[in-house]
Amino acid sequence: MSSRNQEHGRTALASSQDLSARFEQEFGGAPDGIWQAPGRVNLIGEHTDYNEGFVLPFAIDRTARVAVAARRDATVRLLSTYGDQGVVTTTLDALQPGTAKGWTKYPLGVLWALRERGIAVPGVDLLLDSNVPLGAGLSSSHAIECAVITALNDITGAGLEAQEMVLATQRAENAFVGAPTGIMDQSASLRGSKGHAVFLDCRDQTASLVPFETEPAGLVLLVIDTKVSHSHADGGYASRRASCELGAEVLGVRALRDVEVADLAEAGALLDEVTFRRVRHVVTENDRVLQTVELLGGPGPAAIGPLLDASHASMRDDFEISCPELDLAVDASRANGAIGARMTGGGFGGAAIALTPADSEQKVRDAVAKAFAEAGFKAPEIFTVSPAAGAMRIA
Ligand code: GAF
Repeated sequence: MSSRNQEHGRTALASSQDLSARFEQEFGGAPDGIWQAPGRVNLIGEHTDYNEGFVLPFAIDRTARVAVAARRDATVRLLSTYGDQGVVTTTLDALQPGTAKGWTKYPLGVLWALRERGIAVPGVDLLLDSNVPLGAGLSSSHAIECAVITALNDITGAGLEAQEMVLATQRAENAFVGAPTGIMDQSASLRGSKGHAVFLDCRDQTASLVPFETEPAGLVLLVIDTKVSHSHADGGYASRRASCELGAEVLGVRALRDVEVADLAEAGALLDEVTFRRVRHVVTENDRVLQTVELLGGPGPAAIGPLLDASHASMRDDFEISCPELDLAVDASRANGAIGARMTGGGFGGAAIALTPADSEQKVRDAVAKAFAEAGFKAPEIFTVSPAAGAMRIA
């Protein structure tokens, strides 16, 4: 865990015209098009995706954009508006897992994964812009991957369905980038829809849209980016995944999805203490996702606060993936009017969400900022989000 020194995510994205102009200036020709894909917030259902369980993320209005042109040769040239690496040049044949650096591993991973599927990918020139904060647990890497695969699907005419693009980007992330992540983030980015969360059954990979709008309920959903960086390629994520796999093996089930809350007492007698707590998080979290979906279909967002709180407590105490900054963000929000709050994403840093009455928004913002300053933590970035559209071509 480390503190982020640089803020790559910016609030404003370059317009399509500006991005095209920059592309022409850098690469000497116009792009074939511009595609975008959003980051995500996970409303609830953490570390359940790779246990074949349930998740409820939504796409946010923070987006990665790529201007792309197919080339006649196998050269790949990549540039980002972050301006941190200059133009990175490689070739399709040189793509090898574990070799790419910085943000370039995401587009290169997608090229590699498509080639592995037998899709005839051309060399490309690619310019990236993004306002999804990096390392904030809002899935900035998957936003890049999803924008790139949406572009390449169009450019190659491969005709991949959303589900196939989800699996190809997961393959890029797992095998090329080296992060053993599940399918939640890509699913939110590719399948997201304005005003809806994406309810995903990660066993059969079916998705349905669940209306989730805070404004009519007099609420806002605040994101509190703690500025504590995390990486899914670090050991914490993999070790939690390994504990879940061990738990499933000892309990004799295919995946923890198959364990019910009612089975937990019996499971406790079979598992060591730490593995039991990891299992208990996943089993109860799956149940909380189902309860959340039911409540959103009935009384609405104002009813889900206690489930968000319980989810955070479970991640803090049982799964042990929170950190002091996330706990403080959650506690200060709750103490100042939020009706529910939890860390979101893979953990060990990143962001928390706080479901807050609109008339308490400023109080919560001020209280969190003050609590961080008093604790000597870096100032958090706080902003509201609402469910936005998924990946698309914009020019
Ligand atoms: C990260 C991963 F990419 C997801 O697949 C998921 O496991 C999440 O952490 C935890 O819920 O975002």
